[in-house]
Amino acid sequence: MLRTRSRWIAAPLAAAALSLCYAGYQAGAAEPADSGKAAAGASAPCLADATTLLGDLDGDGIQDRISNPGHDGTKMTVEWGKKDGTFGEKVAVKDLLGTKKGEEATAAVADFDNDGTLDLVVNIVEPSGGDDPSTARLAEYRPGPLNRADLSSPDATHSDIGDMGEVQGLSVARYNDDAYPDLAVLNNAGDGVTDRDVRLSKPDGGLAGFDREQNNKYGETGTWAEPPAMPTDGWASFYKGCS
Ligand SMILES: [Ca+2]
Ligand SMILES: [Ca+2]
Repeated sequence: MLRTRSRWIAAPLAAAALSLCYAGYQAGAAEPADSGKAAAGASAPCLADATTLLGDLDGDGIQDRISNPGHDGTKMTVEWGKKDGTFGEKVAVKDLLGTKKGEEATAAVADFDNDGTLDLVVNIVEPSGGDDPSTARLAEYRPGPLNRADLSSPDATHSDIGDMGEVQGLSVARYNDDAYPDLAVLNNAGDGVTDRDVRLSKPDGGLAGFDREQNNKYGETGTWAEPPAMPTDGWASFYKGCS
């Protein structure tokens, strides 16, 4: 009995020791060879301030600066990071996405599948201007890394966030207590109704579709005049301040 037990104890200990060695090896391997912060994959996303995230969006190993004034994804900009630690000019996400005249673009950035790479959710819609909302021309979940020319991803999938109304805002949220960022969607549902819908992330990647139970739990209904509040602490719940 004793022998059997000690074997069962010894095995996890050995495994733990091995993973410690491996972690040490990885840490050593990640030491920058030629440049400081710009080493490939060296820096996890961090918050420069409440509406500014530093993280690698295009997968070149250099942190980019993503600004999200108002937290609602309607005025998001990107400044691509350079090797020397500076940033390029500020570009509007709506322009990178190819938004046409009359259309509204909304975006949310986070590592939704928690694989260390920032991902993007986008919605483009031309608002109807009337009681009946139009639906999205394009609504996608785009796992990073993203193409810096147009923020495309080879693994993009359709998202149903724009299927049931006009998306007016997207915010990162933490609705359940897992490590995967969730999404709040401010949605013009028509006839004077504005909803805050929710989409939870799936542990195996991507965002789940509309789920009535989760929506009843975390969502809210309001009016055009008094829309539901959107979360503003999504990034802060997942990312620490940059030191
Ligand atoms: Ca980058
Ligand atoms: Ca990711």
